[in-house]
Amino acid sequence: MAEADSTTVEETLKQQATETTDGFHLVIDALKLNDIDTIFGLVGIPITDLARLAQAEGMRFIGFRHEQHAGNAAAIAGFMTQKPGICLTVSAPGFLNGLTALANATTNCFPMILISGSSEREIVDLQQGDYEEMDQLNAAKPYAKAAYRVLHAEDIGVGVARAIRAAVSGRPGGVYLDLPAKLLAQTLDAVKAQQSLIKVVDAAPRQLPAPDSVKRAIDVLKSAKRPLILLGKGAAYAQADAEIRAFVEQSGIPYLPMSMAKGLLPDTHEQSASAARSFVLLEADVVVLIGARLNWLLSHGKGKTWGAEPKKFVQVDISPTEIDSNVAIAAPVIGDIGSCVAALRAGLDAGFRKPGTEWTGAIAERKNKNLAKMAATLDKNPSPMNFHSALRAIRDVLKTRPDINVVNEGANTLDYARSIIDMYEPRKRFDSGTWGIMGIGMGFAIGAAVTSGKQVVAIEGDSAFGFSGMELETICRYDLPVCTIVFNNNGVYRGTDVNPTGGKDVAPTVFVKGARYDKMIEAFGGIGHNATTPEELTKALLEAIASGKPTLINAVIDEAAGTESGRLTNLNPQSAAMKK
Ligand code: ADP
Ligand code: TPW
Repeated sequence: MAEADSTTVEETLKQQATETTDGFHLVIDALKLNDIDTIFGLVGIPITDLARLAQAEGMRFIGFRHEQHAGNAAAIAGFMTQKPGICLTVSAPGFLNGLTALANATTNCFPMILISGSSEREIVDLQQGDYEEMDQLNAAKPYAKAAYRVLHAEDIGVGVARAIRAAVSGRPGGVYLDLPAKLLAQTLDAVKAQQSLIKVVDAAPRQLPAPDSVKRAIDVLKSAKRPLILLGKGAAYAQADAEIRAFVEQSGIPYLPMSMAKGLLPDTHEQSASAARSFVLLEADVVVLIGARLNWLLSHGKGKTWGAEPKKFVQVDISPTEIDSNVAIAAPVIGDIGSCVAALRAGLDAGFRKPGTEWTGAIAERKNKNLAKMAATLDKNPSPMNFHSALRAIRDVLKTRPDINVVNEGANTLDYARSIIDMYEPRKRFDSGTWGIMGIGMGFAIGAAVTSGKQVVAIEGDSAFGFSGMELETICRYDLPVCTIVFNNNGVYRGTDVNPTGGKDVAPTVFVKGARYDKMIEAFGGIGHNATTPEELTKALLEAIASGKPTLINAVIDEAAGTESGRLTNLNPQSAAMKK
């Protein structure tokens, strides 16, 4: 106090005026000002001090073993929270490792910001061979929703604000922010610096649909005899859960969730048509797409899957250019999903009739038939375990814990888990998404565990797991409640291929037989289990969840179970010669 007392006001003002800050501090200040509290990344020149400072300033820095997984963690955090997840990398190779995740985020409409340190423009542009030299900004542009570079420390506030807005407004996506090393070291007056920061107001403004577009959509709905609602991950992202549920229930229209929209309404909901998926896609006459694109995952809205009769589509989306991307859309409703669905619900007036029992009854009949068939398959107990018996065990445990986050990748492992594991709560299922990408497993698991603070169960094909397996160390280092279950069938898809030449090399799809993935996590202090029966799997999973510790269960699956490429066998461009 004595010291403060002896300081005159003038001296304090003078001191403040001469105080300086630098680019490092400003980046952290700008992120914190915008309520960003976590950075996923991997350190090195020039961003090690940025990571240190973030931690010193009270942010969480989660360090990874490879940037792709840090990027995936950031992307899934963005999907879960509607705040852009942040991934921090070094230049050139670190940036490129992160770029896969950025591109995947953009493809899936997840908001994230990849921040990379970079070499100096002067050297890069003259290609003079700097340390980790690369024109990162231009490399990022085709794969990002937006890309920015900041050259002056006083523009850091603007750069971060623009990156946040670009990531979350309209259709969300990945944004690249390029921070040259020199920028981070630039100093500037502390007061001016603080004044240069921007707290973003209303980063993702609501976008109300035009009333005439709503009316058009309602008219189409009124004309429907066999309507269907298709919920996509955009609907899950929008966090309009109550509104969507009310619309579904009030309209009485059966619905299908895309994989990451599962749980938006509980999969056990009586209007869910999941168990009659092929039937409803074929038979529906009007389809209401809510935050779902008619891409390959929906057979582009045409062909055998959809039947000969042309459908009428209502499409609710924030992106006007999505409309008519594959087939004609009779009634586009452009806006944010919360506002659009609320408007549609309000439009369900006296003139609207719930679908008749002819339609709902036919669906119920199909569902019951298919569910009975599936139950019989699931009840079998083959030895060795197959995908179905292992998933039955997992399903029964997860049924008791609807709060658990599920990560899922692989081919057969993905296809079967998606249909067998019911979800009960929104934004709890994270998977290979729009690209069908392998390698999201541990990154998504870490992102989900860090963001929610809750248990994650990652159901992984053995090949899929391999892409991010080293992040087990990250999971153990941060003591995250992640239980990874590796469906180990000795190879990509299956483990039974043979080298037709009889040579020493194994076939392209085959791995080391009988590998013990559970031993990998033990190397880092985690808990490993080997499960050869559904009973062992149940016991191991219950223990893992009860402990909340990093765990890996090596689930031994029949190497002859499953099919090549899971359900996508038809997409393999096999040559006539190979088919022989
Ligand atoms: P899925 O793979 O589950 O079918 P997609 O990723 O193909 O889902 O589609 C998501 C769609 O949701 C995208 O077209 C995107 O523009 C849209 N979307 C994302 N967020 C919102 C939102 N808040 N409001 C409206 N549409 C949204
Ligand atoms: C980045 C191609 C699709 S599915 C898959 C690969 C390699 C693995 C399937 O084997 P797995 O699953 O995981 O053992 P299962 O359940 O059938 O036993 N590289 C990337 N993404 C993709 N999609 C591939 C390759 C692929």
